Amino acid sequence: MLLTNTVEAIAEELFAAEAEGREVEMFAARYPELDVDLAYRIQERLIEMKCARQKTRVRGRKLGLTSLAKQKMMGVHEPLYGVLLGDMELASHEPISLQPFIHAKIEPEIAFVFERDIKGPVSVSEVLAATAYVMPAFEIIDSRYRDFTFTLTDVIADNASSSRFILGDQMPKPSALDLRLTGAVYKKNGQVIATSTGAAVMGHPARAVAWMINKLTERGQYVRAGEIVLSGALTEAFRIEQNDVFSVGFDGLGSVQAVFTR
Ligand code: OOG
Ligand code: MG
Repeated sequence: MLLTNTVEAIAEELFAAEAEGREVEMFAARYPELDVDLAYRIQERLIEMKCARQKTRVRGRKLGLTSLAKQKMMGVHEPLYGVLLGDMELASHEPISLQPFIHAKIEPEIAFVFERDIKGPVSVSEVLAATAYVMPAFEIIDSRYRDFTFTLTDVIADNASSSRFILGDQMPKPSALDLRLTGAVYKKNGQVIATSTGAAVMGHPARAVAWMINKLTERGQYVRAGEIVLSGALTEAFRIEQNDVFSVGFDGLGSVQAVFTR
């Protein structure tokens, strides 16, 4: 009963923070019972609330903190996962208003789309065999916590800082590429701000996806045919200011652009 109250209270506070565009204080210090398992239960409850109240549905999954660049930046040294909902997807050709965000950042990622349901235990090659295609993507993350600072359990509860995602329009089969060697050039307003390769994500982006699917199995969950999975940022994330234009070009995987307004 007590834990159920904690799940409900934290999920409601995170839902309200996002809806009202305001920061909240981290929960880890306020709720000593908050461990990784409870944090994922809170995330699940938050997703139920969003599906019901925002009339949206699950579109896929995302991984976070799968590269050293991101782990160092955030001071959290373990990967995590969250849920992508239909209302988080933005079209790549439409300017994006900064109005709904608290303190958004943007990061380049490789997206996987699955051809069939995939359940754990899985290996990297099984993930690749079940992948219909891969796509270039941007993720806009927007932590609900003050100053974008959190512990592992806080960020899990906050659906891994998920906010929006944008997919590019190329969709090669993963067998056409060696994703470990896929280079990425990340630009802001025409200037290169970071470069990376697929191997930055746990040695191979599909290894991150396999890790998540195996974790999902422990919670009786899996990835469904047609779902999108973001494998985690290949570089650090950058704060978005008014009128910024970000682009990322991937070797053999195409590019994606995000244009912001005010
Ligand atoms: C947590 C989410 C991280 C990624 O791709 O590394 C993430 C955060 O940094 O706020 O989405
Ligand atoms: Mg991300």
